[in-house]
Amino acid sequence: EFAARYRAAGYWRGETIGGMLREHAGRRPDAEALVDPAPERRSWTYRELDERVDELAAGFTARGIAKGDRVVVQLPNTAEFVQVTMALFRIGALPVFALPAHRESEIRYFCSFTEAVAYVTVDRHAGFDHAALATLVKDQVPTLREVFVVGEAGDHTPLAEVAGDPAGLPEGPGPHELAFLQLSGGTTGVPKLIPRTHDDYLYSVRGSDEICAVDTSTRFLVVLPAAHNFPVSSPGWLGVFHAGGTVVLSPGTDPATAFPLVERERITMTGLVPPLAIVWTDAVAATGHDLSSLKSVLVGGAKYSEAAARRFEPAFGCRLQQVFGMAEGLVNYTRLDDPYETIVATQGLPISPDDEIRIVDDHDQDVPEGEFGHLLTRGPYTVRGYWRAPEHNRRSFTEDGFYRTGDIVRRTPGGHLVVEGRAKDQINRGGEKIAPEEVENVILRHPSVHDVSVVAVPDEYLGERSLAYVVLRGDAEPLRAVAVKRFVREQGIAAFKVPDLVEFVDEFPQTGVGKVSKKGLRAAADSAQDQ
Ligand code: AMP
Ligand code: DBH
Repeated sequence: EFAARYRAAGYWRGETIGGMLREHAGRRPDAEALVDPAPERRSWTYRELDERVDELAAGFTARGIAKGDRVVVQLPNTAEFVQVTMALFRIGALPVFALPAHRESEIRYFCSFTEAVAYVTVDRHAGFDHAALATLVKDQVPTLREVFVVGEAGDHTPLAEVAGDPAGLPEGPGPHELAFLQLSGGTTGVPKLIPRTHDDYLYSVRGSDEICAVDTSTRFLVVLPAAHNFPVSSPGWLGVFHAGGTVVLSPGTDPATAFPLVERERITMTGLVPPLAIVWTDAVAATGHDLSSLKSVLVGGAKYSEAAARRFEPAFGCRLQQVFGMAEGLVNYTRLDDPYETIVATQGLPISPDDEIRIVDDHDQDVPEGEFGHLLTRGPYTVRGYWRAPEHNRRSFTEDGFYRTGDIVRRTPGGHLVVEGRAKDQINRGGEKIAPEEVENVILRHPSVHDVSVVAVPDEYLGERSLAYVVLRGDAEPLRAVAVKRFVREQGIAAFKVPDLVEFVDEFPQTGVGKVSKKGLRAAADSAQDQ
């Protein structure tokens, strides 16, 4: 019923991501599509990119990767990331978007939970041996038949050797079929996976292009990890390909890496999380680099404080667009022509007139207009459930299909949303989401730990940091905070999930039902910060 409506409204147009690239290759073959500046500049026109994607798609097919198969992709911001992902889209295999920061615990989980047939990674990145990790995971996950490695592959298959004859490519996916599994920041012990279709995702991308004025002249710098939903699609590298512009991949996020690239590549647009936007704003005054090609910068992923937002445009002399989005779907943007006060003080309006927004109290009753409450949403590019998670879906979606975002928002008279807080048990560490339960489970493996509760504490720079309250066993030797952090790191999880702070306590505040009161702990953490 909804699908018919979304098709009739022209939102779902029967396009696929692979087909979209092919179309540009036909229409604008010589336009520059992709630039990978490091270690030396390489670039691809639309025709060249399309050819490499076909060749890779055929190579994957020859190695038995087929439509519907899951493939865990963990690559830094390099051309290979874009090429591999597009090749998988083309054959209808589903990329599972891991982040470079993920370690054994996350990668093993993604591979085993999705029954992945392949894992694509890089030999080494940021001092970490991913090829060795791949060996470990391959031994543990029986479905994992293939590991493709960019660089020194060791026992694995070098990605550079993956090529086949595109003439033999099987028919690709239909537009209504799944395109990939995106990661949710999550609130539970293990991350949830988000199934997105070609049709629904391309609608959000097309809508984003219109709102952000992306066109053939756009030169977009991908600064954040390219697999994150924000730089993929808001409007991100897919949005730029959809409009026929140029994507430039930044190997780093710091001004020392990015500013020279902005100057040299005449970058017109980029997307940043708030802490980075703050660092960049501070660095502009002193930079010798010419950033005048920038027309707009998107900032989102976590709340951008109004004070920080006010400093943006005077420093950069270009437009700020706030974006409040989620990999589950709904994306809100401030509009380029919004009044300045709206741009600095709100997190924007939904992409689609058919994005349904409800703001409700604890009993799912709509709150009076203008008051804050829980944000529920349903619409043409918001999922109706996580992948293979029926239990969790009963909690995260209403019976009529609204997604419970876990965000506390209010709506201004103009219809813009302002994010006021969060009801879900999650830490938003400068745009990187941490599920406390996942970290708590890791800390509980320590033999000296009796109980633990991980909470968010306010942080001027990151917005939030993580604090682990640890209760030791009665008979345990005293532990130091650094030992807890080291233990967590040694368990093989992403570094951003290692608690920033560790405090040892005798007991947690208890609620009526005798469970740990996270609310009470957060209040205690807030007042601890105030002292
Ligand atoms: P995820 O579901 O992991 O994709 O994370 C999406 C979540 O990030 C949202 O539900 C919000 O909690 C948070 N978020 C994203 N953008 C913003 C923003 N501009 N302001 C405040 N929170 C944001
Ligand atoms: O935080 C997010 O997940 C996010 C932020 C901005 C997102 O998914 C998006 C835009 O599409």
